[in-house]
Amino acid sequence: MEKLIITTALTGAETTKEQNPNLPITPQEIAQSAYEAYKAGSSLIHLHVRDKDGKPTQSVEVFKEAMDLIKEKCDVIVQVSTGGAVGMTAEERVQPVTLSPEMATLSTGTVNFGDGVFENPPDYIELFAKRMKEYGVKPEIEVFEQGMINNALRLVKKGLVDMPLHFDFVMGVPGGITAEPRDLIYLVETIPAGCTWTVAGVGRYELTLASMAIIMGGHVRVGFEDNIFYKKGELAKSNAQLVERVVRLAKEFGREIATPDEARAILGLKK
Ligand code: KMH
Ligand code: ZN
Repeated sequence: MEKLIITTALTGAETTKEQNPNLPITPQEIAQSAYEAYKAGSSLIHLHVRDKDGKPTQSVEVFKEAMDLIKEKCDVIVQVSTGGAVGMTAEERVQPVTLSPEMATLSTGTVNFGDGVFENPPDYIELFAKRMKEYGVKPEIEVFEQGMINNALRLVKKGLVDMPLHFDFVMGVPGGITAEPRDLIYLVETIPAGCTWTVAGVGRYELTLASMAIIMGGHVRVGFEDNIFYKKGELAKSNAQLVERVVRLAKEFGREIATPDEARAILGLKK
C-alpha cells in the first residue's frame, strides 16, 4: 500500500471557540496548529481562515498571512478551501486560488449543510476548476454524496480537471451521505481506477472511517473542522492529538506515514 497521507483540517468555517477553546483562529494560532500537526505526522493542511472577529473569510490577505507563517515553520502541503462558508458567492470563495497554493478544494455539487445549503451549481464548479487550471493548482474533489463523483468525471470529459483525480469523501454532514462502512465502500467502488482518495468523517465517524481508510489503502483527514472531540464527552486538546491517534493506528496496521514530499509524489504535485 502507498504510505498514508494525513490531512489536517485545522479550523473550518463553522466550528467556534465556544465549542472547543483549543480551535486555532488567528493566522498565528493556525500556523502553530499546522506545525504541531505536521510534527505529529500530517503532510497536508486543509486551510480555512477567519477575520478579526473570528468569522470565516476568503480574504487573500489573511490566507497569505497564514500560508506564509505555515511555510516559515514547515514544508507541509497547503490546500486552501474554496468552500468557504455557506452563503458566500463563487467569486468570494475562489479568491485564495490566486495565491497559487499547491492544492485547493473543489466541491462538485450542491448539498444541504445542516440548516443551510452549500451551493455548488455547474457554473460555480466550472469557474473554480478553470481558475485552478489557470493558477496551476491541483484540485481535491470534495464529495458530500455519490452524485458529486459523476459531476467531477464530467469535468474531466470537458478538459477542466485532469486525471488521476484526488477525492475527499466528506461523510456524515447532515444533508449529505451518511458515514457507515457500506457508504465508504460504495464511494470507493465508484471512483475510477488510479484515482486517490481521503476520507473525512464528521464527529464520531472520524475515527471509524479513518480506521477503514488505513486498511483499504485510502488516506485520512482529521481536525477540528470535522470533529472537536477526542472521545465521547472529551474535547480534543489540539489538532495534533487527533493526528497522533491516526499515526498510532496506522503503525499497528503496518501502514507507514507519508512525509510532505512523499505525499506530493503520491498526489502528483510539483513542488
Ligand atoms: N464550510 C463548508 C460549507 C471546503 O472547504 O472546500 C464547506 C467546506 C468545504 O468546508
Ligand atoms: Zn473545509
